[in-house]
Amino acid sequence: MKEIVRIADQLRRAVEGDAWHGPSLHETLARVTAQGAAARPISGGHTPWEIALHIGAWLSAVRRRLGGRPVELSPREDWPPVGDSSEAAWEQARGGLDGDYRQLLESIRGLPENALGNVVAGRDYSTSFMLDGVIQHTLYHTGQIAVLTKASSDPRREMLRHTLATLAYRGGKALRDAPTGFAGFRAGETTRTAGEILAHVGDLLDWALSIAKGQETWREAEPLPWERGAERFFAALGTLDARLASGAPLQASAEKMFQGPIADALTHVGQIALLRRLAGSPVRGESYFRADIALGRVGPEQSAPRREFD
Ligand code: NI
Repeated sequence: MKEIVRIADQLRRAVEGDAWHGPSLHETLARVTAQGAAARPISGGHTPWEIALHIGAWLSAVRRRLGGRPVELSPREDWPPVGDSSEAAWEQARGGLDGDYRQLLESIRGLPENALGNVVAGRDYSTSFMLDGVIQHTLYHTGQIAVLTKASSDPRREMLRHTLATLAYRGGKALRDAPTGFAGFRAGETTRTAGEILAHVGDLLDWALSIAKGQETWREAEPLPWERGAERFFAALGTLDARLASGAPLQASAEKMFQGPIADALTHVGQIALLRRLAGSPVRGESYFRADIALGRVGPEQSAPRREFD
């Protein structure tokens, strides 16, 4: 096999597969969502997204060097910043990386065999050394992406986030369209008002966040007017969910987070629903199994019920 062909084959195996060592770059990236790509499980370390852009930057730089230009990358070109972290942007980033790879592969295939011994423009090493190097570099960083992705995608954590989305959906239903004065409504002389229960739910979510951060604190906030209490509820859910999605280490087990604050909050949302019925403004029953509850949807905007009943 000609050396050029062998090098091109090595690059293709590293990026597209089959690679001797396991998942290629493409296979590794295909398993990473935008959220996973943007997660930073090691504080101060790079995200999978940043690493993917970095791999592409070097595939491109090497191609331009093959063209005879002494290319140097500025720090910003070496590690391009990630802007928008939507799924669409992630798809675009992977497309760009694939384009850099295909252009380099084409350039390598177009090289004459005797070009491999040439000294690279602006460098003191040969073209074959540089091409081996860029393949090694791609694989080195592909392995990092695989490990980082494993560290940040924890099914237990995703299950916990689904419980937050469930709490947002059920809570949204119990809080919406409450009658005037409902915040002061109570079932009996010695029980909490609806507004006090809602404030307590907010406290539970703040507590959960403090546990997640490893700085457990419990604070009791004053009840707010109903609408503002609802805003606090969704804001706290949003902050907690973002923390769980960030890949930052969770300082307590997902199970304990659920059995304490989250299960408490779900129970209290049930009490608010009961008070709504007692106050003559019942929340309609629904098949929550069929409800459209989605990971990350923890704000006041929730989807319409699919099957309600009275
Ligand atoms: Ni690198």
